[in-house]
Amino acid sequence: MFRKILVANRGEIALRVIRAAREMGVETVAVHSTADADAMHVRMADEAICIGPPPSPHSYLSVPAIISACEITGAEAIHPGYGFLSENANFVQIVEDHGIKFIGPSAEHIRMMGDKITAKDTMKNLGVPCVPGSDGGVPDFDAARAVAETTGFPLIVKATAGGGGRGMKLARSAEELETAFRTARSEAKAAFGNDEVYLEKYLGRPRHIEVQVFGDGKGRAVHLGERDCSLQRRHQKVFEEAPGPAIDDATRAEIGAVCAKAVAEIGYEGAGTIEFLYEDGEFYFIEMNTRLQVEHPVTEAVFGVDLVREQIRVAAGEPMSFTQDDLQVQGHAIEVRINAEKLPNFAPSPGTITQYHAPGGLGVRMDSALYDGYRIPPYYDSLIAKLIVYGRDRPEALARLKRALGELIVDGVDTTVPLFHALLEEPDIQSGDYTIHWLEKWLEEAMAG
Ligand code: MV4
Repeated sequence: MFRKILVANRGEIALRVIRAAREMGVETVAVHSTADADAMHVRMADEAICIGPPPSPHSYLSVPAIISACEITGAEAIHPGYGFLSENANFVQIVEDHGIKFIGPSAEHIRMMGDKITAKDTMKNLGVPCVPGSDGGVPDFDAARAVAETTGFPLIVKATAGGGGRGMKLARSAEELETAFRTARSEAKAAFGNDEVYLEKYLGRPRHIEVQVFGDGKGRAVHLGERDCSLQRRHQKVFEEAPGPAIDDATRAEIGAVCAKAVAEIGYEGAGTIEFLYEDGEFYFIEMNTRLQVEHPVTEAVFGVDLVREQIRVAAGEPMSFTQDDLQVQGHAIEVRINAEKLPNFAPSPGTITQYHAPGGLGVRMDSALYDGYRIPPYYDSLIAKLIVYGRDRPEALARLKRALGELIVDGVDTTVPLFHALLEEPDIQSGDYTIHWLEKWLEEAMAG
């Protein structure tokens, strides 16, 4: 096992990694910008080192600063958390070239899944069901027209370098195809320096279902069921749950087995998420994320595992602590993302926390780096806490969420907490009857109404 690891992140995810490492007897090094000198991850780690000024490109995204911090402190491995450098293949390459272990997949796997055409082609060849559309990249408008002949409309044009909702254009009819195609290409060129695009049949009312996978990097892999993350606003998840309200045990076992086999076959290491659109009982692969995700705690709750511990174990060359047969979904978990944002426009609301009280009790987990008097800097993501509740079934989890939200006190800044109180009153949320468009439509109606 590693003696010491460096956590190349901040906020709640840095604490999450420090906690797992401490339970394993692994020492931790926190890195921080000058804006984060008083941050909780700096206090909680065994050591801390300043890596630069507040803007992320000069600190949390600075490869030389992070490599130097490793060399100065003698850290043997880097956990990237999510965001920042977590899916940067070039960073992983440099880390490994310095004899430091990256806690996560290989540069090759990150690169493969970062290019959405290569990711889809790979998954298709591994037997994962994909959205019908073009076979790879579409070089020109004539080729796009030919794809439309067989696939039909509506179609969506996606950038291979995009993902997470960036670089997509909808074409409802043949008339809209040329504009969608050319706009997608030029926007992709400007945003990513890569104008390669592909076409997919547009699914009108799917759910976003993502399967958690985990590999040992030596050809063994498991799945840990799915999360339903359909409740999103502008491609930002707001509310996530496991298991998915629309997924039964047989469906989970079937799609899970396909995903586990696929990642085993490529020798994938660590945690990964295979994203699907799910409509009319069918799964359609869209993307794979090669990192630990924000919403991983709902999976941990229903499977009773510590995913970060497993990441550190396999990175150190140890076997996973479970096999597929050990993994059974039990109960129900829901996560809500509490952001320092002002409703109704979700405008960032940085500032000083004048009073903080975290909820507790049975089935309640609060992942947050907040404390009384903490000053939320304006430079970073607005996520300030994740409230995760667990119940024996979905109604129990919902009741517990309402109870826990009622206990929570975050004063001094605006937060998204009122949104969750309102959501919990909605019959569709209570019954689990929602698609990827539900939240935006509901917010629109709430604004109008
Ligand atoms: C789609 C789609 C409909 N049909 N692809 C948006 C984010 C990126 N991961 C994929 N996205 C979508 N791809 C096809 N073929 C609709 C979306 C989409 C979406 C997906 C998941 C969650 C929320 C969404 C909101 C708008 C559009």
